[in-house]
Amino acid sequence: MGMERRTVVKGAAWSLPVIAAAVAAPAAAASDGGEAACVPTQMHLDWARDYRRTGATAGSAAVGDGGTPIALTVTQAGIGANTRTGNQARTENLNLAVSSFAVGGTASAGLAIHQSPISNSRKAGSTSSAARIAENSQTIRFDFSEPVDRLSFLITDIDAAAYDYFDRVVIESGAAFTASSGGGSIVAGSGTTTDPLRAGRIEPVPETSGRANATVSFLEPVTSFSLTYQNVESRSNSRIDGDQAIFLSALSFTTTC
Ligand SMILES: [Ca+2]
Ligand SMILES: [Ca+2]
Repeated sequence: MGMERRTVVKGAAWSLPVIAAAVAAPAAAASDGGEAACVPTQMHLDWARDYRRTGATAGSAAVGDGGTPIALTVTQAGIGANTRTGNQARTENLNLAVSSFAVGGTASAGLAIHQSPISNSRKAGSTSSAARIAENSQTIRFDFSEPVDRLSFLITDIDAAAYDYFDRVVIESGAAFTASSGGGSIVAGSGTTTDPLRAGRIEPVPETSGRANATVSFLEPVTSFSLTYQNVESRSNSRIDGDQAIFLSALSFTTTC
């Protein structure tokens, strides 16, 4: 309950400055001789509406009104030696595809990161060496065409299933951010290299559920960030396809001046 209350307060703190800026800007424009003032515009990147996948390792999006849309490129920046995109049976590959369902208890589709081990004998556990864990991971890079402010989104479906997968996510960026779970979420961690976002217990959570969500909020303008998606379930079972997935919710941000 404590976490839930804190999340609600944090959400309010985020929304208030946007309103304040929008109200203050016209007054500033009027007082400085009528020069056009830049008012940050609230943007909403909806994956189903704004994004096109070009393949299992890349896609791009554009959002904004005619004049100066903000572009986002999504690229696989690296993949471990024991990891492939899609599932182990090679019958489905949703990597960097838009989900066909609303993710994480939200009303919108998400961007899927979908991968699996090449060899079950080379899977990594949570206490494996960093090198072995890197073999069982994929890094996705997100690059905006210009800095955006107040970037916030959810990473959903950070869960774990025995003998199958154990999701962990590391966020890296030159810009400061916070990442934390909300009330009722099984997710632990803060998204850093030493404290990745991860399933707080072994429990497969439905992809449409909000119970395996983390909220990522950038604290300053950001041009690029990356997500490294790891599997730290070392066990396997020949009857189980050891694939794993997480999803990014719609992105919320403002333009910068
Ligand atoms: Ca998952
Ligand atoms: Ca699986």
